[in-house]
Amino acid sequence: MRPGPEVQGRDALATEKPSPSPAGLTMPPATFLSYTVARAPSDRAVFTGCVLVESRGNVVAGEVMNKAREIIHVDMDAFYASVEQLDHPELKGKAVIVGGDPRGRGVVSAASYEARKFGVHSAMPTAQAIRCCPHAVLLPVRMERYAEVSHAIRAIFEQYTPLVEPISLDEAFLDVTASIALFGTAEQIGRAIKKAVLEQTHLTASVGVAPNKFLAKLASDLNKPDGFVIVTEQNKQQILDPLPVGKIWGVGEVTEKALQSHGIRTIGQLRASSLEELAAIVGNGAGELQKLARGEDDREVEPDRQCKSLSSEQTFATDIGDATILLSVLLGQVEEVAQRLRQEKLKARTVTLKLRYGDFRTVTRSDTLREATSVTQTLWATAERVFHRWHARSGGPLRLVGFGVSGLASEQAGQQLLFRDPEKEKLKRLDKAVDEIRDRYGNRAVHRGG
Ligand code: TTP
Ligand code: MG
Ligand code: MG
Repeated sequence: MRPGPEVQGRDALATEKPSPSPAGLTMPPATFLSYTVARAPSDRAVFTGCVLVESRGNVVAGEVMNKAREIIHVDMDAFYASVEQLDHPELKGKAVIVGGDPRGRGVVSAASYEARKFGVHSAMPTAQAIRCCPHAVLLPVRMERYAEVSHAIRAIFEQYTPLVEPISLDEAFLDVTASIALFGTAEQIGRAIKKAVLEQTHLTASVGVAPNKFLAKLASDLNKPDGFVIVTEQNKQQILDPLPVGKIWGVGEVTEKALQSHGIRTIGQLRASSLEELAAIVGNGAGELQKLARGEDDREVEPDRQCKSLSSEQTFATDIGDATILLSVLLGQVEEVAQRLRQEKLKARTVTLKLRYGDFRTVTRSDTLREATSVTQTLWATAERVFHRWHARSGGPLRLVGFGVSGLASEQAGQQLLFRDPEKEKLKRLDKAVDEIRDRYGNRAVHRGG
């Protein structure tokens, strides 16, 4: 299908949008029920998208068509060092180095901006760093703690788009093209994310907003720390041209030196050079490099499947304590999530129930399967078991029930081809038949007996 004219769904959506918060932004959704994007293969990254979101109990749906991509890149400032300053408040505003032992061959992992003034930077031998900045406090790397903070920021990103590509513990790309129909402009989303990160982690992030990954990453780095830079099609050349060629993602020291020796120091000079001249210096990569110099990049944001989860949840008008009703809601959710797993050619190992009481106290109860699956019957049996365990121990009237799966893997991963399990094959055939009926006649067309 060819992309249609600019957004018929967006207008429809405008009336359904939850009312804006005082900051002029809509609230982040509770769950993304579905969010699919299909792109037309073109340089300008035109794409067709569809968003269906449950936000505070309301289902809102939107469609975005024929829009240029909107990408956000978030990178935490002096990440490991900032986390240490957070956990040791007496180190705030001081020179802090996180790294290995200076007596061995330890190197600097991160340096606070106070230490950087003295020339300390990542990957420098710790011994040398201490010589540059003798008053700095040196601390060892605490990976688990940084991973914990990393989790928290990722959870914030995922409230705005499921298209999150983590690059490392402290940074990620977000494709927010379709999210704009729900939360305001890419700039507003970027600012909301920056604010949420500060409020929830007490750490600063630098944010770049741009039409592609290359420009977004460049933008987040331009005004560090605590930066917020927007690069557009209009201002990109003006921003790029004066920058040294080394700012291009992928241009390492060797390439930079080679370019410099031919008088190409800035991105502007790179853009102006002829393809032949450039090919003589860098070989095959010349065309790609020139595209980047013009601020063009059509790489997609690739969400990390392993970290992804799928879920469905429902808020009730009045609290429900009846286990039979709760189980029937849960069954519907299991069927929906399982079908989506199969649609996305995924299987899951961990099953989680989310249970919210009338007073908003929320608990989650999980179980991990021995083997990942997308078979409804297996997921349902697990969900039911987890539910009964919760019900026997605590129970109580609920205002919300949710079902989610995580620990995702692709359908083919670890598949045993030699020993087929006939019982499992039968269940898979049943799922396929049910999926076909639901596809054709809607989700309500067929339900299993619980
Ligand atoms: P970066 O984002 O590159 O650096 P940073 O967050 O310390 O500083 P800023 O982004 O403000 O410039 O890397 C993130 C973390 O990754 C960093 O805090 C520590 C770790 N790291 C290393 O362990 N070794 C390295 O060589 C680099 C560059 C980073
Ligand atoms: Mg960083
Ligand atoms: Mg980083």
